[in-house]
Amino acid sequence: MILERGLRGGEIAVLGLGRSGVAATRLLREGGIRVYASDRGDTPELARHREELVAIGAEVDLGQHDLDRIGRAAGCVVSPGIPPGAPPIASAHRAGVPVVAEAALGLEAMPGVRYIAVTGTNGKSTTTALVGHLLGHAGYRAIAAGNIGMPLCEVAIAPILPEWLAVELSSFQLHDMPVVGPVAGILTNLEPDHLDRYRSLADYFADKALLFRDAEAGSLWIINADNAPSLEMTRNVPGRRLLFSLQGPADGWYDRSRGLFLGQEHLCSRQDLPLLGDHNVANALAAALAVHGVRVELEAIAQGLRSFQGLPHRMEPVRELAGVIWINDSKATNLSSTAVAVAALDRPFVLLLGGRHKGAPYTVLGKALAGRCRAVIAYGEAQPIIVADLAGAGVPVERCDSFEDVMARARVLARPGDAVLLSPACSSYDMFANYEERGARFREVVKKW
Ligand code: UMA
Ligand code: ADP
Repeated sequence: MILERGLRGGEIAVLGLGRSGVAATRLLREGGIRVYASDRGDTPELARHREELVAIGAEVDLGQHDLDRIGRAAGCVVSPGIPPGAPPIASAHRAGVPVVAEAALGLEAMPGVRYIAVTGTNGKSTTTALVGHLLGHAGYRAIAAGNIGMPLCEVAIAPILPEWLAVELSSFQLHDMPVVGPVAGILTNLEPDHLDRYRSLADYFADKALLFRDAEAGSLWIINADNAPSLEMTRNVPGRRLLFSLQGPADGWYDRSRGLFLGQEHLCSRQDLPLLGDHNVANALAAALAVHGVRVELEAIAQGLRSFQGLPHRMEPVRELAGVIWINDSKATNLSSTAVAVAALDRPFVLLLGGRHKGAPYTVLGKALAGRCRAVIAYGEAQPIIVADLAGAGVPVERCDSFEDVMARARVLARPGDAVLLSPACSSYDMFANYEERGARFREVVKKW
């Protein structure tokens, strides 16, 4: 509906000029639509984006949003990183300008492309990548896009459209999606997160629930049977609900001795799935159920699972050095993801915990660490909170300041047979540009030793 408004001659305001905003502006300009794009930042990288977008006919402001102009726009496309209460979004709402997520614009521009949507607190990217991989393995032209990194508008302007999309949708994106119509939708799990952006857990879950806003009798939903909030949220959602479980028989389930099953049918053995941790079995079951639901054969799914390489920064073994395995799980940016990473280890470990605090207490890790974790090294803005929350948990907690000190101290503390796990339970923005940079620094330091 934003495209239509633009094509009728109205100016579209694009907010934020990261990957989403740049892709949205390019898509709109390809349709000859007038665009006013703005970003409150003004960095050399943004200046490069401005140059590229001005060259294709967009008007671009850096360092400010012209609120009056946004209020006069025919529609507004927002980047997910801009909070809903931010002045430019508030200005659009006040003036009655429709506001949509970049992902919504991208999907609007590809009406014929079928998609499987994935949301949830943790495991979204891995599950999305698995869905894309399994569809590709089954012979379809498939792309994994959305919050996983490739904006949907970027897919929409490529010369050849895919037959299928695996679309990762964050709660930030779902917040501004007027239509959500996947052929199948996966909810991986619901846990506390993003309490630095949402007023309450209920508000965060309410955005996740928007995955089901257009559910109908023909919909297909893949839901985590081991996660009470997911079951509760989807109890009365129209459509067919398939459940996956690590605890007992379900539509997709795991038998520790025999492997992964879809219903009565054996899918593959645990060894066939080259990913660490039970949480990745859950991700594989969810992806398998979704693609099986759109008629991919069991044998093709099993083969696809065998050849899936995990994503970087998720339980990524970097190097074994003096008997110590160094694991990069930089993408673990909340407590529940760190908890599953810790649970996946079968050896003593030093845990690197810290970064920008996201609001939930670290006390929940206490039990899983006691008796198993050699030491926690706390760093970043969250350091004092981590130290206070884990006092009395029965695990030594040390403080370090620079990331290099964190790494050097971990090297001293770890003994042969241990792991060092970077699974920070925090966002990276206090010390790094993003979680990728944090993980890359970890890798770089370990590799040069
Ligand atoms: N900005 C303004 N005005 C404001 C606030 C911010 O102009 O009031 C600007 C910033 O200066 C910045 C731009 O907005 O230049 C950033 O937009 P963005 O953060 O949305 O960045 P993108 O590069 O567009 O990346 C987004 C997603 N980022 C977020 O949701 C925070 C990426 O997910 C996603 O991969 C990408 O779109 C493509 O779809 C990242 C993420 O961390 C990986 N997601 C969160 C998560 O997984 O937990 C939800
Ligand atoms: P997301 O895109 O939701 O952040 P990822 O697949 O990128 O999910 O994984 C992020 C982190 O979450 C991983 O580093 C891992 O520690 C953890 N994780 C992955 N899958 C799951 C899951 N199914 N349940 C809980 N935690 C998970």
